[in-house]
Amino acid sequence: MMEEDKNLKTQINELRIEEIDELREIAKPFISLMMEFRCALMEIETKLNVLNSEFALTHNRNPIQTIKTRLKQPASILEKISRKGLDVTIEAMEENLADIAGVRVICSFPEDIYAVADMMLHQDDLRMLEIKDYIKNPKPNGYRSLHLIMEVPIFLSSGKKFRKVEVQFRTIAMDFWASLEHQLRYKKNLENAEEICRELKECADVITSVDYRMQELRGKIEYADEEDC
Ligand code: 0O2
Repeated sequence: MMEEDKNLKTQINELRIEEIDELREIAKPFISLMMEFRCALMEIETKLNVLNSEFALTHNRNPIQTIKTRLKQPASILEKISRKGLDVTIEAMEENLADIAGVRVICSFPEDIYAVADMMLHQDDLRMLEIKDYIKNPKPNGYRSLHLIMEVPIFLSSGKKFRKVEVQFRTIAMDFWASLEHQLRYKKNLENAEEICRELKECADVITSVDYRMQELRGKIEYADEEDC
């Protein structure tokens, strides 16, 4: 049994009694659905590793610093399904949740994000469903990331199936910011919430300016290297 299968079982064991009741009817197909999403994550991770290796060979550096994959927890799936006012069915999950399988790609520089995303956009076995560019159009709170929502083919003994994956691209600095800001969502009755939000927005703007300055500096350093050759 794979480690992640054990995790899914543990997660299911940890569900509250009402959540178990909701999932009882669909337990087997649900576990099978999760297995398929996990396969889709493996496919995307491999594709990203291939692109990173090739880019490293041609450009002498890795555009991708880290790739993180995660399956949404059963409790979060149930929460999102009920928030959207949908019935707890496999079909509702397949059709309405784009982020059961999520990949986070952390790049050093903003232009690396677009370079890697563009290479993925050109892979003809992937079906691109939606692009949300929160780098060009940041959220009002300062959140910046590029999200690609795509369908990925997986090859099972019964044949080919497509599964949705949400790929989030960020710089190291944007990821640092988003991790802290994410914690804010789960804090209730925070005394100085307004002040914290304002400061977070300021930090997001500072981080963006640093990201682009660092990118410019890297360009100058690379140019100097070429001159030396
Ligand atoms: P978690 O816990 O990270 O999984 P949709 O998912 O399409 O129904 P939405 O909100 O329109 O709903 O999608 P959107 O804005 O593209 O957000 C999807 C994911 O992006 C979120 O998943 C977060 O991971 C991330 N994200 C979006 N906005 C923010 C933000 O303001 N701050 C941070 N830190 N992350 C953000 P989940 O399910 O909301 O959360």
